[in-house]
Amino acid sequence: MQRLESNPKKDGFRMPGEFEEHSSSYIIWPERPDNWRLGGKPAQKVFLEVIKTIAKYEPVKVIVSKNQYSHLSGMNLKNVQIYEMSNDDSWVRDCGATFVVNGSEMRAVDWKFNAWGGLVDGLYFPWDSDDKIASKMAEIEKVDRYRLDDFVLEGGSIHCDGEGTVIVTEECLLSEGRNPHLTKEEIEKTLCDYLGAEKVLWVPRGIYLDETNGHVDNIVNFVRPGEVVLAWTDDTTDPQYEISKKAYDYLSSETDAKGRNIIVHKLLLPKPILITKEESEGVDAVDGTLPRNEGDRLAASYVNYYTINGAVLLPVFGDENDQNAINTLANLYPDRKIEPIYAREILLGGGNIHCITQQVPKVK
Ligand code: KQY
Repeated sequence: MQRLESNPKKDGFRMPGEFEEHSSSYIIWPERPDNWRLGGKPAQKVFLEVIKTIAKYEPVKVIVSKNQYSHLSGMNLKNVQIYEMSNDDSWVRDCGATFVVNGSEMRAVDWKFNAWGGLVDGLYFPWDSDDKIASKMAEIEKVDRYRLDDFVLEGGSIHCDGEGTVIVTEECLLSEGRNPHLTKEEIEKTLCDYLGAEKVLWVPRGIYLDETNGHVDNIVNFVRPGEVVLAWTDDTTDPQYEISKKAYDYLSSETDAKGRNIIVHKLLLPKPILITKEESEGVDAVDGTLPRNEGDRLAASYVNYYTINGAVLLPVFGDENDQNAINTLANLYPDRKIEPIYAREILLGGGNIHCITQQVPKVK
């Protein structure tokens, strides 16, 4: 397929909202022992549950290394296609393609990926296999691709409403390890050009101690255009309180690209979740990979849910606020089934269900 030199906006393409119809979803199978404990075995069980749950609603495409290919293909999963592909880890939201559409055609945006901050504060080294995933996804989908060699971005650092509005965090998009050569205005323009958008909303920070430099997908998500959920705590002594309060004040005072006031729904966070000794000891300590220390607080949030055709996959943690998250989302998504998945093992790897999935929009 072709590499395009123009940009999606010029060509009349836009990134749809995740809540718009999908043709399929991608996932990368986890195995790296310096990120996933016990060689990824506990995480694989949860990834499998995510795969099987999505596959009830839409086709799933699973990317897997040659080491794990036979293990996964031997499972003979229904509505699942398997693709052997080199990879560095399993965060397809971040290293995978962002798909854009016009009325009748789809294309891929292939951002430069540097493992969340490259040599400044990246989470592992090297990341060259991950940086090639988006172009391989474009080949699988048989679509042309816009490649940005000079602009670092992960899919988890943007949320689009499909109607001209993008939400990001300043903490992430202005971080030293991404695009320090660009001004905020230049970053905005690149986002609008490559997502087919008109307006960028800049929430100050993401979830407390989020190792991605505060990806937006852990703190805010679009339910539909003009309406978002925001991760929230009422505990004023928690450092998260000030972060969520600033985001709330900012979003409630802003309008989107269509001039609508934004409705902000608060979604209570689980109580702080810490890494146990056993969990820490299960991860191989490797120079160049972020360590997992006993007692470290994880960036747990229900907002890291994934919206698919007919359902919402919601990470839950065995916390007293799980049921509140289920009820809140059931009210906000009356036409979708809420599918709670106990996702502590994904959280231990540094993200959650949204971070390990990537939608392919349906082209009408
Ligand atoms: O999008 C994410 N939350 C990915 C985090 C990467 C973690 C690598 N250890």
